[in-house]
Amino acid sequence: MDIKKIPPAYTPEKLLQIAFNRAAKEARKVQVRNKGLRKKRAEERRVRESADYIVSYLTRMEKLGDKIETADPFHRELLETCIGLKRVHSAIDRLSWARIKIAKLEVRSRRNIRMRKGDPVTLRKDFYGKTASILGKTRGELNFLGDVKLAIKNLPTIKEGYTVVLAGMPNVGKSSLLRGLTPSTPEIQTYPFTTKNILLGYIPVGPREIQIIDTPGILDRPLADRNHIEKQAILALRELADLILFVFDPTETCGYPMNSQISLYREIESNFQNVNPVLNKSDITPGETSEKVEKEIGGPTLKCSATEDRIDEVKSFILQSSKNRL
Ligand SMILES: Nc1nc2c(ncn2[C@@H]2O[C@H](COP(=O)(O)OP(=O)(O)OP(=O)(O)O)[C@@H](O)[C@H]2O)c(=O)[nH]1
Ligand SMILES: [Mg+2]
Repeated sequence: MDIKKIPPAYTPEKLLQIAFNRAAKEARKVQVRNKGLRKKRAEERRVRESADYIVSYLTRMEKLGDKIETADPFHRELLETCIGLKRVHSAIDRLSWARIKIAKLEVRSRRNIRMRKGDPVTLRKDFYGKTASILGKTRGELNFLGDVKLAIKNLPTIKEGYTVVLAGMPNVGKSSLLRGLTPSTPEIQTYPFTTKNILLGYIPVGPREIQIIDTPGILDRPLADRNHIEKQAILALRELADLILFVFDPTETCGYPMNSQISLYREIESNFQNVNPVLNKSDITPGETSEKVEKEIGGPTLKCSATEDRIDEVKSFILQSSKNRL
């Protein structure tokens, strides 16, 4: 579903103003010779047109629910983490409640006008007043769903296809590596409701491309430090990542000692498939340090220097891994 089909967020007053103005305009088009009958028809038209507009607005707003349901798991988890889906659904329920109430009121008001159960103008005003009062009860929800729409609009667009996710503690060189691996400037996308940015870069391979993602704040600290919801967002990366490169800084200039880097690596390795260690900052790493680290990790690693453009080993590994998957 297209997010553009979700209407802009209006306050109840704004929504009523638009609906009533449209209704008044439509009512002026009523052409009946008999004055009394014309008045009746015009007021009935105002009720119908305003109700139609409001009901259709609310229906379209409620579609935010489908938009979330059909989002891919990573996006759904991001939304869950940032706004909480339970709250979204209860706001949508409130809009449905208002929509149904206004639709019923419309049927009753029009019938009353047609059956001459009072002065048509008074009956129509009565409908307007009650509608305003119902909509007033959805003020908080309309406002909140406006924010949700914005969050959905700003979700990072992640393409399908072979995807490499970069993991590792802060400052080890993940973003530098992404920049080095991808020939064009990376796309920068914001997470909803935070100031964090996701970096996306692409390695062209013939007509296809390999996508590389650097998601700060996600795979950069132990799961034990996370609440339940954050864990969900992290685990949703499983659906997305074909290959995870875990970046180490053996020089520890990043500020994190090797033992904490290794324990995060172990954790990610046990929760995800296809996790591969990369030793970055090889330009300033003594040979014996790399060997020691490899021993601790328990196997060979890829070595690179992201800032010195020595990243061929990593690049060929990515190309090799993606070979039968593109
Ligand atoms: N000498 C050297 N410095 C590097 C290398 N790669 C990255 N750096 C430096 O390490 C610092 C951190 O690099 P970033 O690429 O920002 O690291 P990051 O992992 O993306 O950090 P966060 O986004 O905070 O998680 C920067 O000052 C880089 O210049 C490298 O291969 N060699
Ligand atoms: Mg970074």
